Amino acid sequence: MERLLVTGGAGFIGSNFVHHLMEHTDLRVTVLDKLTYAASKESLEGLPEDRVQLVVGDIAEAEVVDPLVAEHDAVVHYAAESHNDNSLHDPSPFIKTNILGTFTILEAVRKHEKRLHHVSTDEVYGDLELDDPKRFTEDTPYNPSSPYSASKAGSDHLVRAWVRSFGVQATVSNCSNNYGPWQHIEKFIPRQITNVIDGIRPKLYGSGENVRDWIHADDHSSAVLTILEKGRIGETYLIGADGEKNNLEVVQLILTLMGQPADAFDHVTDRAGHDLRYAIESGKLRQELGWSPQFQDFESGLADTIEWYQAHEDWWRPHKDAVEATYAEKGQ
Ligand code: NAD
Ligand code: TDX
Repeated sequence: MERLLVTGGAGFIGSNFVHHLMEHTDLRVTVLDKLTYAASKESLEGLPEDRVQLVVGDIAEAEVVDPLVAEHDAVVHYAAESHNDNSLHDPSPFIKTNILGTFTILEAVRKHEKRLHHVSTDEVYGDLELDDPKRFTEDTPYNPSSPYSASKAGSDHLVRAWVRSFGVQATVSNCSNNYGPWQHIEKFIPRQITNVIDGIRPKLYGSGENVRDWIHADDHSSAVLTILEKGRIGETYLIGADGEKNNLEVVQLILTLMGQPADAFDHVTDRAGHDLRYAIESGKLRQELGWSPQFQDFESGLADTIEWYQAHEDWWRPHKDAVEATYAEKGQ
């Protein structure tokens, strides 16, 4: 494998993966990204120009995707509409990008007989009770709740069907909630960090008892590369780092790390259909492929992330007012 096509490589996790490839492989990379509101070209700055190129285009357009897939050895597919709250406001781009876009990629890798890794989410499994002793595994039935997670579930089903019906050489991964640098400030952790920087009280949906299973984006990247290199074709691997925390704990930790009283937050209108708990059992990936996460300490990873947002105000500042105005309209 010499040339990799990375869709969505100008987004939060895709750009992290491109940096990871530069450090840990000799691969040359083409990023295919539509540069939606969620993308940032800055996240790709400083990478070697002879190894990384950016093509601006839509994964749902076959005339863009087909020739690019033809000239690469494999595709790692991150591009998606990714924010649950946006999917509740307008599901249509989620259907177009996440389902039709994945279909377009699949048709191209089928035609040109190329390896595909499809990046998905644990949200396809629905949610767990707080006291459920079981966590999600590769055998958990699909049960998505939101337009976002249903569109990702749809994309996973397409990949599985193309493997079985057409012999496409694909793997799938379903990862838990990522945190780290370059995450859009519409998302929970960066929203609260930038709120505190701005003297705005963090906004907790509902009671804050909802649990997310946090993993650093660097660990997600190392897991995807491991699956690309060693994963068995046709298999699904769950990616997680045993990082369960409820939202209340996370907000209190952010406030404390930023020198504020732990109760200086507001409860706001809950998300419609809000999933209660996600939790990943990643034993298959660890035992079969020998992967393990490097960020075991959420508090220190979060402290680093806070420092990163403090140091990169020029990156997020232009978007802050509009993001908060959109939330304010919904009472959030
Ligand atoms: P993001 O929203 O930060 O980035 C998505 C990228 O895809 C952006 O650069 C955007 O411009 C691009 N894109 C969107 N529509 C496109 C289109 N039609 N054609 C080409 N490019 C397009 O998302 P993220 O958080 O980095 O998530 C990346 C992937 O990882 C998604 O597939 C998501 O479902 C999955 N995932 C995310 C998380 C998480 O916690 N953020 C967890 C598990 C899985
Ligand atoms: O202001 C907020 N207050 C709040 O309490 C926001 C933005 C969110 N929340 C809650 C909702 C969730 O319980 O925090 C939790 C995390 O919210 P998000 O950052 O929106 O993430 P989530 O909905 O869990 O989905 C994320 O993880 C799985 C990614 O956005 C998805 O792309 C990924 O598939």
